[in-house]
Amino acid sequence: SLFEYAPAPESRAVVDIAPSYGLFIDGEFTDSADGKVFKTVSPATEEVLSEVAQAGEADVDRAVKAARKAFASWSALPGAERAKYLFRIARIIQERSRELAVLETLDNGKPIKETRDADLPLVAAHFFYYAGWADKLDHAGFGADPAPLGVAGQVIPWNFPLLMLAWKIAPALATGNTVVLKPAETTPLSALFFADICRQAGLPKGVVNILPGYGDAGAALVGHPDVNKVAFTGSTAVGKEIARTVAGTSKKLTLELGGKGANIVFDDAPIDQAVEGIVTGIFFNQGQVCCAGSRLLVQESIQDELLDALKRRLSTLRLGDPLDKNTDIGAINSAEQLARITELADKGEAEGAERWSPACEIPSSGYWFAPTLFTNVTQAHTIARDEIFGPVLSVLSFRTPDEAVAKANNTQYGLSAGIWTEKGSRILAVANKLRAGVVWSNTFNKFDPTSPFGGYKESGFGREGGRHGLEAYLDV
Ligand code: TXE
Repeated sequence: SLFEYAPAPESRAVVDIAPSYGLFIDGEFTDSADGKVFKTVSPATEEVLSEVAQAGEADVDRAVKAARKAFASWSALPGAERAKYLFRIARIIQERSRELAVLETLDNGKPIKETRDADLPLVAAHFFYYAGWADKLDHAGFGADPAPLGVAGQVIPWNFPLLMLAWKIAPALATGNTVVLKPAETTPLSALFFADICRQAGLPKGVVNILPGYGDAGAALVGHPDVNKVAFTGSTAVGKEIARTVAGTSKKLTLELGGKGANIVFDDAPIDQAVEGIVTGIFFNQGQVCCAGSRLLVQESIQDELLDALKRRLSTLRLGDPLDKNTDIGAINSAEQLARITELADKGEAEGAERWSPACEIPSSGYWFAPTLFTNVTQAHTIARDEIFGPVLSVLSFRTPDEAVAKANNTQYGLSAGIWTEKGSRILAVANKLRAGVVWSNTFNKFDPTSPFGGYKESGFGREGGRHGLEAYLDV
């Protein structure tokens, strides 16, 4: 290599992980009713991090009862009082952000660079943002005194454990709802640390309840008769199952599901900038991002030039220890997810697409997948249609803007897209024709608590973030 590489590991010692954790119900950590526990491991090393109580139906019932009881006084608090708690939580998150970033990196496998510079600042920002709304709901455009719904049952995935928690809990509390949240089975720890932060902030008992567990606990929560609002982020298959459960009840529902985002690069795009956006689009969080730019649509006349530049850039990415501050590509979250990615990538090859990865050393333990590029991909290929949720980019080409739009929209999903061009008029014209909840131009994967996020088509419905995110938690 051109320079000596000196690893710069973040200290693991900044976080104190207990050997075991309970469920968080009514302000206390408790065992599950049936005593069941499960282990959470570091995907980078397969080391057991902790043993966590596993919620079952009886625990869901207990947590919903606690949330129902707390709802009476929480919803009656003046908004300015609820805001104080949310501001306090936001500040504690900032104060403990190094600890939380290391924890999230250990439990999830994503690079510390991302948890430190993206996840944690955004988590705090969401609590600050919604704290600011709590006493201004009369001015949110939903009429005077919009009413909270009651108990919110929230089920979140493992790709942004703490950020998905913030997206769900911050608007729910700001609007006067109480919460029972189930984190994903592979990443329960940051939600349990958040429970501790709620105690530290003096949040009244029962306002937030955290139930680590598996899909059965999620299903019990979603189906509980005393839950008024269901919010889910996860796979499209489970999202549809939840929609069936909720159908015929009076529960409100928001679903944030899969995606197959297109990153469209026109021939006048600033190539170096586009390459960075493509890399961020598909390799941020190892591509385990619902709005990942997993399809690259490149204008035919610049395809060779762009792919050369992209391959050169991919050859500089560092894969390895997620706690190393120089690491770009961390571990895949679980053995199951790695198997899913491997199967789809193999299918891409079997169906005739051309596979390329930069030379990179894969650690001997843990779950890893090298950055992978597929060229000669057609719309008929499985890797052009199915969500891979891994560091795998499928490259397709186009000649005209209309063809780019048609190909970008040729998917069951509709979550994200990116446009790379110097022409402002083209950005507007193309963005208006894309069936995607978010369209970035000359950037990708940019998030902000002020802007609503959500999908079209099978990517789900409802919006999280921004003023629109309040509506999901209010009767208007
Ligand atoms: O998701 P699941 P998985 C996509 C991505 C990934 C695939 C599978 O393509 O490869 O889904 O991932 C809980 N009722 N996304 O299996 O199963 C579960 O315990 C209620 C995209 O991890 O949907 C976890 O807390 N809850 C996505 C959460 O649902 C249930 C993020 C998500 O798990 C349940 C994650 C049930 N019947 C995966 N079954 C995105 N939109 O960002 C499971 N759960």
